[in-house]
Amino acid sequence: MARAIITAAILSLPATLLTPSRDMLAQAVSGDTAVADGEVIGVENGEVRVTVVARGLSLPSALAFLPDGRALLAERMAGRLSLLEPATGTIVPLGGVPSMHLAADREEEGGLFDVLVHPGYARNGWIYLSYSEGTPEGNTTVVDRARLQGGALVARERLFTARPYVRNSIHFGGRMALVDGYLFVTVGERNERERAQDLGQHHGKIIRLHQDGRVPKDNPFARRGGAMGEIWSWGHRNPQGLASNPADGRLWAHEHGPRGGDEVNVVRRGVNYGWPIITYGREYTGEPVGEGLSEREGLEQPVYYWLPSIAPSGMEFYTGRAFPGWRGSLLVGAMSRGHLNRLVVREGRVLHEERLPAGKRWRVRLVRQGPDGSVYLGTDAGYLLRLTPAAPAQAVR
Ligand SMILES: [Ca+2]
Repeated sequence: MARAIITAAILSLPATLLTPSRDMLAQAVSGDTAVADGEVIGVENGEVRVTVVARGLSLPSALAFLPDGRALLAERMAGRLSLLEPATGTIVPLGGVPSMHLAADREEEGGLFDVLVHPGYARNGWIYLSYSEGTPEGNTTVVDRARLQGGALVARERLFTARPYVRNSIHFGGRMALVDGYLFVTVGERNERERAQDLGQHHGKIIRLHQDGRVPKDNPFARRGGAMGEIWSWGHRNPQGLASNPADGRLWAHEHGPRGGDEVNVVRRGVNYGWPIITYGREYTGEPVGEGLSEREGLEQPVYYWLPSIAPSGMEFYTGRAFPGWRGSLLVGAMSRGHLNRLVVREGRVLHEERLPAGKRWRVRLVRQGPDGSVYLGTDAGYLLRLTPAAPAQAVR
């Protein structure tokens, strides 16, 4: 694969020049996905400045910061993993990245899904990546870990392979979270929905492993014959967001519904989240799904759902200082409605939803908090954006 070095836009204008001009705003509004560098947007309780860090990316899907302030940037469509200098926007692709089952077009969903830097990276050097492996005839979601050395991944080892391999190229899931020494991985049901209710396979499940890939003995199905020991929860459709709340340790996930019924779930051990038996969505034809049920005994209700769908991707609990009013909020990217979704949560419930900014068509796929509390977004038009308070003295409260 060609690995061209991309030099991205460098923003070095003094803040006084960053007030958006009428032209910049017109550009942002006229193109459905264009973003005006330096634009200031109003949010519920303040103003946010939008900086274009990089553009021309190939479906930016994940960002993970290293202790030195640089970040690993994943581009799903190209299967590319790069080192990003956030201050300059310089992007240098890494060597040693595994070959992947890439999407043939925008209708397919294969490629590089997620990248994590281990919280103990300074000590152990581990980087985790999830991607699709295989061929059009047989492919699946996999997780590797590797170390970074001289601009390349080295010592790469396989931690998880979702079984069985499947002959289509959508609904891979592929989000990861490292929580207290455990690795959680979302796996989509590959658009073959009955897989989500079959404990004999990994599709349509959330997986829990030790951080080195071993199966924990206390997983709910570790000792049940015929069931996959890696399964932590089941009955999921296509989860592309996963994050643990640092305030209380709860693990949250979201997943795509069919037509409507995107869900937010608090993920617990051994629980069946119901797809495709219960859903708040419908078939794309408008027909009910299955028996048209939205609840049934023994199947868990979502803590929140979207009707119509927002197509959620990426998820982060905000803990930074830059936006005090967002602290504790769950940030969710939204692709179909084109915005960043902010959910105010408490005790495992959603109390309030803000969609910001209104009126944009950004198709946000990636959400990540930066070390300084700024918020990075990746959009399907190929932008990597940084959100900062419009005026430092008037941080959003
Ligand atoms: Ca559900």
